[in-house]
Amino acid sequence: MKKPLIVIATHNRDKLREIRRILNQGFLTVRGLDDFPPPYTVRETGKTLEDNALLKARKAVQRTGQMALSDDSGLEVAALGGRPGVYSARFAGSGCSYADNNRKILRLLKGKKRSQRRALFRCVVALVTPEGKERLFQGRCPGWIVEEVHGQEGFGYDPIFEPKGEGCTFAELSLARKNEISHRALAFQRAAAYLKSSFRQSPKRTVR
Ligand code: ITT
Repeated sequence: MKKPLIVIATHNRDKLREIRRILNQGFLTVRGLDDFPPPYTVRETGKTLEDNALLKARKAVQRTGQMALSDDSGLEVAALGGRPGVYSARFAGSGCSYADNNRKILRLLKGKKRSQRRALFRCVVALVTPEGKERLFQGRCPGWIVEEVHGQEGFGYDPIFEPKGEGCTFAELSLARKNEISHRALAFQRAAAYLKSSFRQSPKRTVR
């Protein structure tokens, strides 16, 4: 039987690469937005990760006519009152680079002890179907902000975030290891398990 098709609603290639690996379970055909030109942008106007994940997935369904999964992720630093959170992509200003964001966090935490450097990566995945069904899944990864950048792998805040239990930053881990423990991996694994059980129970391959 033909595999159900799902669109991953992101223009961030780094994220798409991780998500493809996480969803590589054989029961789905996974496409990115680049497979459905022309490109478009979604203004992430939501005040929460949940709002933005839903905005992105709904728009992808409108544009492609296919079932879509999107995620919105953010780094919540305890000593910064949970910032940058939903504003993680542009923390150092519009058009800023990953390195600019990392420098800003390190500057704001300068001189703080390990116990004051606690942080949490949170990811919310939204599943939206052309029939209008919507589901949310969450993944969390606790850890610390280290004192200087370490490692070359990954993207975004990976060189300054040390996940609990690893003793090194996300950027020092292989993608395979990051995909076993990351906030995004946990959220997408939950979404994948849900899709798998829905498809198993539905001969028409729709979700509940
Ligand atoms: P899309 O909206 O197109 O999916 P985005 O880059 O805006 O891409 P998010 O809003 O989900 O993605 O994430 C906001 C930022 O948080 C992202 O640009 C990174 O700087 C950071 N981030 C998210 N996940 C991360 C991860 O696994 N490791 C390091 N940084 C991450």
